Amino acid sequence: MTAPAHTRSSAELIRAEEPVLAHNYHPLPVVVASAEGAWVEDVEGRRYLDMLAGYSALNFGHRHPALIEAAHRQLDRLTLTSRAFHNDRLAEFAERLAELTGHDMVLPMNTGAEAVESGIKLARKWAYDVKGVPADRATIVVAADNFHGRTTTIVGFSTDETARTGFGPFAPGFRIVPYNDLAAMEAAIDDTTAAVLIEPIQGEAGVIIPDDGYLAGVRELTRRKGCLFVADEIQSGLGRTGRTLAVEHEGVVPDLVLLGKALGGGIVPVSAVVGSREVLGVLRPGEHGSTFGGNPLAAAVGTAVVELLETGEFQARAAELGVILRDGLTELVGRGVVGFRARGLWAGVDIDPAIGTGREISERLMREGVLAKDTHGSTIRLAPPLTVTAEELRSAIGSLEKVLTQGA
Ligand code: IF1
Repeated sequence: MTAPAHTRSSAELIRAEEPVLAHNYHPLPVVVASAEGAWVEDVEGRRYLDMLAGYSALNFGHRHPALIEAAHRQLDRLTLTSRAFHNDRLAEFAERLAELTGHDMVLPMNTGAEAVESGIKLARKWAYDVKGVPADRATIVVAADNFHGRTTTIVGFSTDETARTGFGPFAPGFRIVPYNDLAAMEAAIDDTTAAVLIEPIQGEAGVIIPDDGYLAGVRELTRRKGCLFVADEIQSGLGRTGRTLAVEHEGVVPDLVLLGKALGGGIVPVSAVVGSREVLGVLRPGEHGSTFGGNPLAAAVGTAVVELLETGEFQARAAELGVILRDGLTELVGRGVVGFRARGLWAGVDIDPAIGTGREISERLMREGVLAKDTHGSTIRLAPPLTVTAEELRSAIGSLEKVLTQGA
């Protein structure tokens, strides 16, 4: 795999972005030009092991052959019709995604934030049409330290000042309670409550795994109080934690599940709300939509993704290789790692701040040929493609050990 001929070096491309590209990111100084599986290659041909995997959008690795083939095949037939007409790919995508996740219906969208916004609209409309909440009075309970996307509605209920400052005014109707606290959640639910919206594991917060029983508690509480349980599985879902959905670790079935990222195979944005007929059935023609939602290219790639997950192979790999990840990180506790949380092939690793910030560790890892990303402070997130080999995983952990113990 050779990088395409470039007229400018990585350094020149980074400099070229500065005057013309909005500065809403502070990327690591690496310019990726090609990729395959768990490996990316920069403009100069340097290779890096990708331990971020597009924040879990690349669960099947870069350019998985089955997904690329599905995309090429569809590109040569039909890419977009809008939902003003049917297309010949959408029925199978909806059928197989509903079957895979154990739900009745699918609302296809594009980005994760759109799936979250759609989930909010569905929960509110269900509250008005089914639960009988007075018009415009619906409330939704969310968790502190949440991350559900970047729209103004969503950042309006964020507790991250960086994400929300300067973007108000914000939509009302959201109540924020501490994560992993059932008593606080119960106290926040009343007759106006349409839903509880939480991540089964909080990704951006640093892969925060709730106590065993929390998700089952949310399920029991929302059922008893007559409101919906909406699980944001956009980052935790589709094999990442060793199960198709992270809620399966507690045998819980939410009313709505929000999916995105890996659903598009790392090729096109594909997201969806899956859930019960009682909830998704509240939508009537003209009440919601999207230019690209459910387009035939997205449906073809999404169906190929579902097909990969139907085998159970990727879920099993994440569970089995997750043992190597957990054992490897355990060896580093007290040697630069002060603590970590891990489930499947997903870990939040708290680094001793005396050794460096998450950003500094990420830069040192980059110099060792490993790409990872800090979340906050001195925590880094590890989320390789689920196609990573045991040898590649051990090598990445070895690189982390090196930068922690030798300050490389
Ligand atoms: C960025 C974070 C991760 C998500 C959950 C919804 C969305 C996301 C649980 C929205 C998206 C992305 C956004 C991206 C980086 C990444 C991220 F660092 F921002 F917070 F993964 F943790 N629910 N997360 O994680 O999906 O609209 O982006 O498709 O904003 O830089 P989206």
